[in-house]
Amino acid sequence: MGFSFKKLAQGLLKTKENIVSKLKTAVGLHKKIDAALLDEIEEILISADISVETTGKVVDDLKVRVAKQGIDNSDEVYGLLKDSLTELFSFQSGDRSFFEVVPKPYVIMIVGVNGTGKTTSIAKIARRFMSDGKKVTMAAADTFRAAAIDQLSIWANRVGCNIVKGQEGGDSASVAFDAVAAALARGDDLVIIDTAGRLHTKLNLMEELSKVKRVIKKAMPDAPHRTLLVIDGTTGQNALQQVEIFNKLLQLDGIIITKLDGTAKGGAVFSIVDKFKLPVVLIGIGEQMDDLDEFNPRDFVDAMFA
Ligand SMILES: Nc1nc2c(ncn2[C@@H]2O[C@H](COP(=O)(O)OP(=O)(O)OP(=O)(O)O)[C@@H](O)[C@H]2O)c(=O)[nH]1
Ligand SMILES: [Mg+2]
Repeated sequence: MGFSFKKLAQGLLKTKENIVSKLKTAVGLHKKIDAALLDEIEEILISADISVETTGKVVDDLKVRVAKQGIDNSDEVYGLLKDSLTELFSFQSGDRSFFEVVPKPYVIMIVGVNGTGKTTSIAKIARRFMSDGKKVTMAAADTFRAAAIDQLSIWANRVGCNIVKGQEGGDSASVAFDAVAAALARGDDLVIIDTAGRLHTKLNLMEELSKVKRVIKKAMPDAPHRTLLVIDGTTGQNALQQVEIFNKLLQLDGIIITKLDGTAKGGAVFSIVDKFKLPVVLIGIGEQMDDLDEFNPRDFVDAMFA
């Protein structure tokens, strides 16, 4: 379940170096946990792209912990800060693995703005399910570009799963419908629907996603079982707007955050969960097939401070 600690720490190295080196300097300068140190911690968190609002909450929680535990030696601030950051995820129950799916077929719809890592994440997810012995159908509902259909077909071939595709410029909702119907007929365990990247500000394109969701229900009334937004971890604060708009339209079930290996500002993860109380289900820390895995808050925070 989830990445090994070593792999995760390596993947989050840039963010870790950013936060931890600054924290070390601050702790070195202030022997006690006082107002000045807390102010510096606040600045450090904001510089790692944790929103001002979320940072405020974390620092308030940290103050309570400091007072309650009667700690004033600044060396001990790391452990308390890790607890305060982990606390942001307390709403997110980790009792069921992402990879345990019922019913059959379990339909996952993947959405997000352009280039966030939707298609490659689908390949990684499909491969994982296939290695667990599940039968997977991919739906090439990104009909905007022929290249997008080809890209998904190549991945389906490589991981050895089924794919349902339509014509370039065709109706993406009908491709998604056909995929669910085919999976039902074949008895496949999963359908993973790829959709075209789109700007969250383009209303007509966003509306098309609602249609995909509505039309799937005609094939299987409780589908999609999960609608997941893929966020590029290097995006910064704009990610919050993306989550807000996609969530309003599609009632998201969770978030996949990719490319955390490529940023020193992985703190956006904290702002997103704090603001929307949406679970982060998977994170991506590289381009290899095993670089996407389940998100575990405690491991994530530990690796970030390792
Ligand atoms: N470094 C790194 N690169 C990633 C990660 N996830 C995806 N990528 C890369 O991001 C690029 C875009 O990935 P795609 O999966 O094609 O993105 P998409 O969201 O399907 O793009 P559109 O369909 O054009 O909207 C590819 O080069 C991926 O290899 C990650 O976790 N880390
Ligand atoms: Mg794509």
